[in-house]
Amino acid sequence: MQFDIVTIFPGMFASVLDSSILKRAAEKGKLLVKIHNLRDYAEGRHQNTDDTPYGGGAGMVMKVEPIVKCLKAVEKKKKGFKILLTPAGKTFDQAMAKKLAKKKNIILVCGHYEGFDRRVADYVDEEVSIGDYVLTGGEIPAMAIVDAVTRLLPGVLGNAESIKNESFMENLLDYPHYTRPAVFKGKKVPEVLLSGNHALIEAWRKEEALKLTKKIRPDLLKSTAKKEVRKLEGV
Ligand code: 6GU
Repeated sequence: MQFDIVTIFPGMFASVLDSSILKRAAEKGKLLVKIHNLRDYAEGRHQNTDDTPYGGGAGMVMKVEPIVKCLKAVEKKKKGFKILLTPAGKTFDQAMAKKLAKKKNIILVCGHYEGFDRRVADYVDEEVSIGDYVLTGGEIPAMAIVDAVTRLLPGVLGNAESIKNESFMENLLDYPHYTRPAVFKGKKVPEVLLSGNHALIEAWRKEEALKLTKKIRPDLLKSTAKKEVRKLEGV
């Protein structure tokens, strides 16, 4: 999988890419990330990538020409699925991560300031947000997407780690985990986990995952229920 990232802050990515599983994925040849400095594609003495908004108002707007020029240069080497990162985009989730993991090349354009010149949207395939809050730029969202997609690529995680995704845990929060000590300041690990009875343990985990989901994310159960109904209705 190759990611090309278009940004005005190319220095933000190194520590994330040079650590842990992303580093290992790159070493194994499963992940290649190329960073492109948008400023290199900007014209004029100041190489501005933003300008004041037509119609007035606060803040700056990212210009269309540098982004289009940069995308053209990137795609001259390798075409890719182009994503514009903006809080006004479609919300990224695990289902989107799975779809993106099937692509070979993804180009991420990081936004800044008050947003993009709307005409930029005509040059990308999708506009994506990572959630309903506003960040200072699209760099952290780009890293979140690289991370979420890379861990889904075959051979990136160990078998034991990846199996969990395929099990009954879809659309549920994870079940509670425990490790040594068996008792910490009087707090005991649930007895069933020490029983060695794997069927009982699996049933307990499923029930606890359901309880936690009901308590913390009831919306997940509702969307799962809706999906099940749609399946039954054949829609
Ligand atoms: Cl993609 N960009 C910015 N600036 N803020 C966000 C976001 C993206 N997704 C959530 N908040």
